[in-house]
Parts: sequence; structure tokens; C-alpha cells
Amino acid sequence: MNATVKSEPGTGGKTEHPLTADQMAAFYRDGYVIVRGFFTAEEIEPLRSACLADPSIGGKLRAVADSDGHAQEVIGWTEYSDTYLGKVAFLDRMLDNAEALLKKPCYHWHSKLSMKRPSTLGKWDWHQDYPFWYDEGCLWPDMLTVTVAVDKNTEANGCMKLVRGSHHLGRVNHTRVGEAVGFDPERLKLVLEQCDVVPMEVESGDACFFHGNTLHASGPNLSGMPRTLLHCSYNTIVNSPFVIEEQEHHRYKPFTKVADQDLRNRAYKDMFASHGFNQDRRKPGAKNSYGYKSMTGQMSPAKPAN
Ligand SMILES: O=C(O)CCC(=O)C(=O)O
Repeated sequence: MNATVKSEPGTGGKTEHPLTADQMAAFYRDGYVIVRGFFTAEEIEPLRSACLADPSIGGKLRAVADSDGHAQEVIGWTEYSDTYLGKVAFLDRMLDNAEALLKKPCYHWHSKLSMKRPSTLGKWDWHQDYPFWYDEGCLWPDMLTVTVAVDKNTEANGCMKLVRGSHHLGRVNHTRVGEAVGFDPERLKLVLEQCDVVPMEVESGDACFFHGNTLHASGPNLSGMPRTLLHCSYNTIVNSPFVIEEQEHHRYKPFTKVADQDLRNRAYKDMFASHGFNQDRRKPGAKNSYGYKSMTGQMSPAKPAN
């Protein structure tokens, strides 16, 4: 059975899960919108179980330092494969809604699993995504991320936090923040006097669409439970990076969207065992292209909250 649906990028409109007009209005107003039950339990549970069974993703998970030097683990990819992870970013529901929000044909920019082990201090410092992508050669801030909760996310296990309306700031300059990079702490203080911080407390399968200029962060995992998020980011095709060096993987290439039903039909070869992840060949201590320092096997334990 050919489980994929042949479609031209940008045709859109075929998803079983289109955002409502109210959800789209919330995205434009607040810079994000949370969509409950975007993936059913049946669709997300195989990924949740696979991450629980193999929390190092076949030993390929990598760590970067946060501002306090604590390790925060992540694994990224760009390409399609016929595995669960290789297909999920190409689903109609992801691309059609990205196109509806950005009002232009879109393509997959990259995806990540961002994993917090139980009782660890690693966090993501306040940042926007677009400043990194601007440096990679994207002219326009017409980019967004669909974050899908693999585990239930709460403040205790280090859920993401978003600053409501912060995309209206436009792109900001990041700066060195301790051992990491992020939003200037002096400006952050002023922004937080004017805007609300919203914890993204969500159930497994809920999603959050957020704009590339929306400020976000996440805290340490002080709970006894893991916290995994799937981040799938999208760019408009006309915004494919003009920078040549090290950007081949980010350049637009024709692709085929994947039918929404593929997850519930389990129309994938495996979860991620045969998937091609982006390889980080940097030595521990070296900075990656975003300015984060690579680390290995040095998780910072936290005392679990009661
Ligand atoms: O997973 C998280 O908590 C946030 C990750 C993040 O902000 C990023 O990868 O840019």
C-alpha cells in the first residue's frame, strides 16, 4: 500500500485537522495557539512508548549547555523517511496548517526531539527561533514551529513557556547569556513587565503552533517523569535560505505530503531506528552553529519535587 498522498506543496486544505478561524486569530494576536488533542492518544502513544523505551534515541541524543552550564538534550533531523519520525513533520495537518497561518506554500525546515530526563536541571533560556534562522539566510520571519507534547507537560517537568504577544517585538539580537545564547536579560525584564508568560501545560498529543519571533523558554525537570517535546519547524518556500554554506539541508526541495491517517494506520516502518538524524560531529566544548556549547554525558541531577 502506498500510504502517502501525492500532492504538490502548497495546495493545502486536505488535512483532517484544520485550525479554526478563532485558533488562527489567536496565533496572529498572541504569537502562539495551543490546539488540544491535535494528535489522538492512539497516534502519539507509539512515540511516547518508544522514547520511554529508548531515552537516548539509539545513543544519538546530544546535549548542549544552558546558561548555567547544565546539559539540555536534543536530537534533530531534516529529511523524510518512512519511519514515524521521518513522516510526522510531513503530515497534511502540519504543512496545511503552517501554510494557512503563513499564507504561502511551506516546506519542512527541521525537527527536533527535545528531551528532559527526570530530575535534571537543564533548561532552555529565553530566545526567539527566527534570529538563528535569519543568520542561516532566511530573509523573512515567515516561519513557525508546531510543538507536539509527547509526554504530559507541566511546570514541574519543565514545560515550555511563551511570552504572549512577543512576536510583535520583531526579530531581536541575541546575546551571550552565561554559557548559552539568548534574549538580552535587561530587555527581557522590561518585556515581562508588559507581557504575560504562559506556561504551556499540555497533555500528550496536544500541540502548540508558535511564530518564529515568539519568545519562549523552558525550565528544569524537577519531577520524577521525563519530558519530551517534538518540535517541527516550517519555512515558506520563497524564504529558502540564500546562504550556501552549511545550509544544503535547509534548502527547499520538492516533497510529498503524508496523509493524516498514516499515524493511526501505523503506516511506518519503525519508530526511528532506521531514521537519518542530523549528525553533530562537534567535540565536547565546541560551539554549534547556533552558539550553544556541545556537551556529553554530563547531566546535572536535581532533587525531585515531592
Ligand atoms: O523543548 C523545549 O523546552 C524548548 C526547546 C527550544 O526552545 C528550542 O529548541 O528552540
